[in-house]
Amino acid sequence: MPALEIMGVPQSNYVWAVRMVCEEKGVPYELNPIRPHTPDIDAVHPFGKIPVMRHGDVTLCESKAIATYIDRVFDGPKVIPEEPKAAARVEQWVSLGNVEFDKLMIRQYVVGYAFPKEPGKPDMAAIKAAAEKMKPQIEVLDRAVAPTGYLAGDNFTLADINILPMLFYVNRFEEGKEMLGAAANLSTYMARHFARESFRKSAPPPPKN
Ligand SMILES: N[C@@H](CCC(=O)N[C@@H](CS)C(=O)NCC(=O)O)C(=O)O
Repeated sequence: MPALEIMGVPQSNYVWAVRMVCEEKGVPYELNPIRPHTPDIDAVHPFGKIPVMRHGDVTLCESKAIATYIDRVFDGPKVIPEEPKAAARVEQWVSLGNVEFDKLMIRQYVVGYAFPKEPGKPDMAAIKAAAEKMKPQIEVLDRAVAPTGYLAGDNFTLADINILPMLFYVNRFEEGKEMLGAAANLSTYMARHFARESFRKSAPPPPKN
C-alpha cells in the first residue's frame, strides 16, 4: 500500500478532522503542513483550500471526500456506517456541519477573532453579530447529542469527527465558551470526546500567544 499524505496546516479544522479519521482507524499517514493557495494545494483543490490528500496515484480535495476514501480503502473501525440509513444520518450531519456550522462558527466567528482584517483589531461588531446567530445553532447541536451522546446514531462517526474541531475553536473565545458552557448536553459531549485519543493525537500544536 502506498503512503498516505495529508496536506494542510494542522490548525485547519478540516485538516484536523481528516487526521482524526486516520487516528480512529489506526491508519498511518504523513502530514505535510502546507498553507492554502500554495502550488501543491492549488494543483488539487480548484479553490486552493486545505486539506488535500495524496495516496499513490489518487489525489483528492474536500475533507468529506478524503474521509470517505480513507474509510473505504483502509481497515479499521468504520467512521461512516455501512447500513444505508445510518450512513445517510452521518452524511446529513456532515453536510450541516459544512454548510451551516462551519460557515458561521468558524468562517465568521472564529476567523473574526483569529485573523482580523486589520491586525490586532478584531471587528467586534461583526463578531458579536455572529455570536448572536450561533445561539440557535448551539441549541440544535445540544438537542441532537442529548439522546445518545453522539451526533448521528449511537456510535462515534464522521459526524462527530467533523464537528468536534469546530466546537473546540468556538470554545476558545469568550462568547462561544459562555454559550457552549450553558448547553448542558453539548458540554458533556465535548468533555467526553475532547478526551478521545484520536482527538488529542490529531490536535494542532497550542498557539504561541
Ligand atoms: N469544503 C472544504 C472546506 C475547506 C476549507 O475551508 N479549508 C480552509 C481551512 S480550514 C481553507 O483552506 N481556507 C482558505 C480559503 O478559504 O481561502 C473541505 O471540507 O475540505
